[in-house]
Amino acid sequence: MLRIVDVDGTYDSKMEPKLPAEVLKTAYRHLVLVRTLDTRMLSLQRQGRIGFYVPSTGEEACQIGSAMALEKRDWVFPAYREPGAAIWRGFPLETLIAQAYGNAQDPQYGRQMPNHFGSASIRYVTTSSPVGTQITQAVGTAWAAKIRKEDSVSLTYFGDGATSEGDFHAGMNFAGVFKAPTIFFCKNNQWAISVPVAKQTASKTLAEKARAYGMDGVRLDGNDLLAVYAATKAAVDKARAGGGPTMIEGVTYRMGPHSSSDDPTRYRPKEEVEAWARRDPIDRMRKYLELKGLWSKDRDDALRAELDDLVQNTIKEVERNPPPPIETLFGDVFADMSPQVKEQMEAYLASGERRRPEVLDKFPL
Ligand SMILES: Cc1ncc(C[n+]2csc(CCOP(=O)(O)OP(=O)(O)O)c2C)c(N)n1
Ligand SMILES: [Mg+2]
Repeated sequence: MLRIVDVDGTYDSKMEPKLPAEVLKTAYRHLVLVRTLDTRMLSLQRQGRIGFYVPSTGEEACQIGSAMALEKRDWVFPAYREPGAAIWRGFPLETLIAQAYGNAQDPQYGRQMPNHFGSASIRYVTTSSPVGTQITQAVGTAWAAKIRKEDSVSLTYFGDGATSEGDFHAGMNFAGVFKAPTIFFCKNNQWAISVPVAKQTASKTLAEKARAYGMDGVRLDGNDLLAVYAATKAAVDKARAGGGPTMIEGVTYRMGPHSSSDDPTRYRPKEEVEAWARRDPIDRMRKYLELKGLWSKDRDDALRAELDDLVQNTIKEVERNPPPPIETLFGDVFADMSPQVKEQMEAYLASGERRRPEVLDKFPL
């Protein structure tokens, strides 16, 4: 298993990617931002302000380290647990939060489940809810880029559970045969809802499945941002140069529930969770930066306070938005509204029935 930075922050200087200090600090900032956002979003769901949330606490290094290795022209086909990759690529925090509210500031006008955002402008395809469907889409897009002689690559994120889906095998095979420039980033967070990875496969590792499809498979410590970055960068460079796809298995842990609808205390021991808490990706990066003389406790306290404020204030602003105008329910079905849809809209508006604006003042921030 590839590891560059250990749990205590010590590192292998021969393997350490040569990233400028500013980039390392920006990466750390993003790790903390994603964690801060995640914690707030889950409590917004618990308070009844948003309907649903999929947390990604514990998996931040997999998200940020891999996104750092991509260029703007590359495509991302995510699952539902990679908000950090979207934020790294420039997806606005307020849009991400508004999407969970499904209010007038949400470009999707509440038509998608929370967490299912996306944007063509950052080449971040809207989240696939069905497990694994994004994998074949990523391969198709990568193959198209190859045919068009564009030098973009596609990176798709999926979980350990998704490796049991037909789409995973079809996508891997196709990419292997056609050398489609795809990075298969499997976030092995040990669980697929309540199914442990040991029950998911008879293979020793997930990465070894790559060999059967004629591509390299890399297994790495997914809580080590530098290992994630270095391996993804190598895979991206190889794919861009025509060397074909790579599968990466990031070994990490889903610290929280599968989603806001899940109670993991019913199926996994707390000792397991505690053991993984000691391998926290953010603590590790902080210790690494401290060892390199780039970080201090004061700076850390200041950063956390700043990001807490940023997230809280953004939520407050987003909450000021009303629900989407009711007319949006009828739009975007056809390029030009058909007479039937128009008639329905007019009848609805004439009925005087409007969605009540929700008052979210029960739990002041
Ligand atoms: C095709 C399909 N089957 C089942 C589900 C229900 N489901 C949603 S997430 C999930 C588990 C996926 O686990 P994994 O791939 O390990 O990703 P993780 O949630 O751990 O990030 C399941 C079974 C679904 N959404 N789609
Ligand atoms: Mg999983």
